[in-house]
Amino acid sequence: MSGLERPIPDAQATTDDRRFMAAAIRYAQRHVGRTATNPSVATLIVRNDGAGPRIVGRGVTAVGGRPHAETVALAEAGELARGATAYVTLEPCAHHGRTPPCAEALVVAGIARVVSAAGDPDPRVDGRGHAILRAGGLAVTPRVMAAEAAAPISGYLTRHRDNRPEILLKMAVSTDGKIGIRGGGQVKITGQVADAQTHLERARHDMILVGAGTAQEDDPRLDCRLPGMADRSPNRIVLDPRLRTRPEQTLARTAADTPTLIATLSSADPASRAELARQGVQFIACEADPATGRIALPELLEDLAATGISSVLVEGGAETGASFLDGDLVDRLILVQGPVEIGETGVSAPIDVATARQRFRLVREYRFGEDHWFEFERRTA
Ligand code: AOF
Ligand code: ZN
Repeated sequence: MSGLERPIPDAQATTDDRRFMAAAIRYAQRHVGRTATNPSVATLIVRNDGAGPRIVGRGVTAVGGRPHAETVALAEAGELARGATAYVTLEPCAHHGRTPPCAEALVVAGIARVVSAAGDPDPRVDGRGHAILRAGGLAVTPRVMAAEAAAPISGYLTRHRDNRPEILLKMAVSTDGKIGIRGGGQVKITGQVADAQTHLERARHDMILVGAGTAQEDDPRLDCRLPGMADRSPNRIVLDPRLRTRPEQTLARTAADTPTLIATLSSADPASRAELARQGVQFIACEADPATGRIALPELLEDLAATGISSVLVEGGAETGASFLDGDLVDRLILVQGPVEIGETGVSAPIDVATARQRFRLVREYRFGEDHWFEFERRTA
């Protein structure tokens, strides 16, 4: 936090403050995964003319990242913003970007008080948003439900803090801890409801990642197939150091419709590369990890973060999952255990539920039909 931020909250949050902030945080969920490179945040403008508080303006960061939430909410409130309270899930911006600073817009609109949740780590903001509000004579109550507000923007916060996207590793495992059969194509482990949940996670991420082996053996589409949500498919990336991906694979054939990136070494065959590029595949030049010959993940993730990618869903296979786990790069882990037994010929998952319980913190556990859904998060020090 910058020196501009006051250490002591300006005023205590009331029950109503927490109620409206909780509503704003729920509203911010609406555009998660659709606002890159911006976080999805929300603003509620609330006024009380004596008959109790009522919402007169609502805004969530628009798809594509602009306009910002405050702009949308202030436009809806119009003159009713004068004297009202604004609930913002992220500190309002202080910089002249493609839009004028939201903090200034709140001052100009005559907002009397701002209740804000998460601080904005963007170096152009980082306390300056609140400072503009205070200089404009507004009362500011910062850090109300800050932890809850951080959840929908966790990728954005990770990108600023660690210079890499947030990583969710998701794997379906059989009762005997296998994820598939080598050379056996896709093996169905989980049922419909768990699959729909997976597609929801796809929609919430900026990018979905698989290894070249999985891309070849499973020939996946890696899109969001929930009804009405086809346009929420994330961009795709394949870790393919030796460029094994073939033009007839689904990912290559659909690259013109869904942005598809191949992470490969500079030694990759130029002819294969040119052929895939003609199909619309894009490339990101990578370095090799000297010990394994695999793609060096920290450097790749840093490059992705530099392009504004805040969240990556890693979906397979075992080797790829293992390299993220080995590099301590997994922030969230979802293991879905289906009722299937695969047996000796199966490929073992790089982590099982028992080990995950020790290494990570179990945050949610669901039963979807016959499937067990376990959701873990990194243990914080
Ligand atoms: C807000 N309200 O709804 C969002 C904010 O490139 P720009 O000009 O759109 O600015 C991007 C930055 O704006 C981003 O890094 C973050 O600091 C902030 N996001 N701020 O006041 C919003 N999405
Ligand atoms: Zn803004």
